[in-house]
Amino acid sequence: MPRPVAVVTGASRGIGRATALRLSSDYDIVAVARSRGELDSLAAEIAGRGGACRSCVLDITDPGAVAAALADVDAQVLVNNAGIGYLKPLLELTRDEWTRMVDVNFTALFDVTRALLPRMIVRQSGHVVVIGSIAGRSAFVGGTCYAGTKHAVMAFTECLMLEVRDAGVKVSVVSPGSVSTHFGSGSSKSWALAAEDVASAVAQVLATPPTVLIHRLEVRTLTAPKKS
Ligand code: NJP
Repeated sequence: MPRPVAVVTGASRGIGRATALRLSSDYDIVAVARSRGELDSLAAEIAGRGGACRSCVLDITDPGAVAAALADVDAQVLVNNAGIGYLKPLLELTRDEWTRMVDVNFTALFDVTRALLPRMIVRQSGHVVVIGSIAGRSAFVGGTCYAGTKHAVMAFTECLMLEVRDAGVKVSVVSPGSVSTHFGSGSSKSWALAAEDVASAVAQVLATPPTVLIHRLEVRTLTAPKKS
């Protein structure tokens, strides 16, 4: 019997890569990002573990490319993970940085989710997980746009959940605190969560019984950054 398919955006590194690896024991993976080399290395690692992963080289801010690339994909799971952060005060933020954050973190949810949701509804089964952030319910200096997009993600996920739950489709948001990845400045955060910790939370959200939904999950580390 064919295995169910999980599409993971932003799978070339960080949380998305760890999530693709984690889910590859139960799902065939469609790994989405712009970096072919990193996607192919992920696919090779998953194949080495006995799984299956297809590289899908795609800029999720290109609506036509998203529709074409995902047209034939029948996904049981979609992990909307790709995200970017230019974390700086409003007066230092360029218009281009603002627009790129809105396009990747929020507007791409429209295109990627709409490409895959119809088949979930027809099948009366599926699960859309979005990687949010603690910044989706709080404020910090340098977060005018980034936190704004993540607040929008919280609204998107709750509204979508209410729209599609009667069609048997689950919608969840997993909101991490700081995670040690290339995100933002890419500076080392040894005290932070590992990408694998967030991947594990995604796997737990997916593993609930058919009648149970974890809609919001916040994941934090127990260690805090040292105040300088
Ligand atoms: O970031 P990073 P994370 N089209 O930079 C992809 C949230 N979060 O794993 O295209 C397609 O290592 C990019 O691929 P590429 C955060 O908001 C994080 O930490 O090849 N893909 C790469 O695979 C985000 O939603 C922290 O460059 C595009 C991936 O996105 C999620 O976690 C804390 C793309 C980014 O990998 C993953 O972030 C928190 C495009 N146009 C929430 N643009 C944290 N790290 O501290 C980017 O609360 N990508």
